[in-house]
Amino acid sequence: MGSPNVYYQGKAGGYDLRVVVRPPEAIPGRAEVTVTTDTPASRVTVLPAPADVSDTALPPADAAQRVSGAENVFSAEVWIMTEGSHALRIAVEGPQGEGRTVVPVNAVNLAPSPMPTWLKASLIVLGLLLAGGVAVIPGVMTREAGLLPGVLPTEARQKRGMTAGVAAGLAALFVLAGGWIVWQQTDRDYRNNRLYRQLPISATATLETGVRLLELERLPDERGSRAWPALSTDHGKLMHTFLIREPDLDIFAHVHPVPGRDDRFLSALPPLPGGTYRVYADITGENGLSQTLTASVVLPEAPTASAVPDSGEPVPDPDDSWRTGTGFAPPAALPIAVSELPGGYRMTWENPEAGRDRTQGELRFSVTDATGQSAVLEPYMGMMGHAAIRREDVAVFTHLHPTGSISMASQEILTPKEGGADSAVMDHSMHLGHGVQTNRIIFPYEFPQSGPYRIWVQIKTAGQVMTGIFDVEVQEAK
Ligand SMILES: [Cu+2]
Repeated sequence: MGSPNVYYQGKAGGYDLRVVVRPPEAIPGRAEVTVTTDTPASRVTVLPAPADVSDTALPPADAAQRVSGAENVFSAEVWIMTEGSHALRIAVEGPQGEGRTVVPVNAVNLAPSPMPTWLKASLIVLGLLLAGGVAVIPGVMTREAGLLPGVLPTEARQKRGMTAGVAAGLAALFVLAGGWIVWQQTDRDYRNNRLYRQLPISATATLETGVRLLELERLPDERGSRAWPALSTDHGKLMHTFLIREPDLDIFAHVHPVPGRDDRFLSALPPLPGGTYRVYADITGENGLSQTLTASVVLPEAPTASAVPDSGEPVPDPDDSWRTGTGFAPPAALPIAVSELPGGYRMTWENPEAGRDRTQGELRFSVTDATGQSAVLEPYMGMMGHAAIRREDVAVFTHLHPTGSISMASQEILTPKEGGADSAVMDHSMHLGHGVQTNRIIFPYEFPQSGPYRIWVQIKTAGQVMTGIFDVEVQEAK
C-alpha cells in the first residue's frame, strides 16, 4: 500500500537474483524490470504471463538489456496488457548454466498521477492554435482563394469569408465541447469502474467471556457480494493481520485470523492495551493475486486475567506475536537504529542511512544475545525474518521478507508446473536460508516516498519471537 514496486530476492538455478519491478500505473502499460545477478550472466529474458493464459498462447520472452558498465545488471521494459495477477518469468543464462524463477506481479490500474503543469499549459496553447486555425483558415480561403495577387476581395467575398469563418468557428467549438464531454465520461468511467480498489472490509472487536475477538467482515461490493475470494495459505496461514495502534504506532501485533461464523475471519487477541488500531490484513487469492485489506478498529481494554474463556471460543494462534513500544521518536533522536529485545537480546539496523540514500536497495539488521555474541536465528512461519514498514501517517504500509515484498503463496501458484513447457524447479531452501548470514537478515526494499517511517522486524531466537522497532526520517530522493 503506497509502495507499488515489487522486490524479489531468490535463486534462479545457480544464480542469486535480485529483481525490482516498477509496475505500470495503468493497464495496458509498461513494467520496468531490473534484474541483478550475483555472478555475471550472458543473457536475461523477461516474460509477463497472465495467470489465466496458457503457455502455448504466450509470446516469446523479451531479452533484457545489460546496463552499461555492469556485468550483472539487466533491465527490460515489458508490456502488461491485462489486469490481474501475472507471473513475471525470468530466465538467466551464463557461466552457471540456465536458471529460471517467477516473480508475481499484480497488474492494476492505479489512480492516475496528475499531468505536469508545463505539459498541460503547452497542450492548451497548441489546442487553441489548432482550434483557431480551424476557424480562420476556411474564412480566409473563402475570401481570397482564386484571387490574383494584389487584387482586393470584393465586399461580397468579404461577407462570404466572414460567414465561412463564423461557421467554421462554431464547428470548432462544437468539436471541442464534444471532445470535452467524451473526455469527462471516459475519465469518470475509468475512475469509477476500472481503477483498482481493495476489497472493502470492516473490523470490529467484541469482548466475549474472557476473550477479545477481532472480527473481520467483507463489506458488500458494487454487486452486493460479501463473500471472501477463494484464498490460499501463505506461510501456512490464510490471513496475516497486523494491528498498529494509532496515532502513536506504539503497539504492534501480528495475528492470524481464521474463518469463523457468518463468513467472518476471527482472531482471539493477545493482551494488547485498548485503543484505536489500524488493521492490515494480507491475503493471497487462489489466482495468485495478493492484497492488503485495511480497516480501523477500536479495541476495548483487555479482560481481567481472572475471566475464563468459554470453551468453543477461538484460541489465539500459537504464531501470534505482539510488541509494546513507545511513540515515534522525536526528530532530533532519529534514526533509531538499535532496539533492545527481551532477555538482553538486541537488534541493530546496520544501514539506517538507507533513509538518506534511498538507492541502497536493501535494509539490513543483525541480532546479538545478552553476551554480545551473534544470536542464532530460527525460522518464524517459514521465514528468517518478517518486516512491517509504515509511514507515520497511513500513506505507506508494506510487509517484507528476505525474499522481498512478494507473496510466497502467489509465487508458488504462478510457477509453471513440472513438465510444462516452461517449468521451473523451485528451490524451497531460499524460504529459510536466503538473505541470512548467521545473525543477519536482509530485506530488499527502497522507501517509496519521503517522511517519517517506523519499521518492525520480527525474528525468532531461542524459541521466542522478538520484535525490534526502528524509526527513521526518509529524505526526498535526490
Ligand atoms: Cu511475514
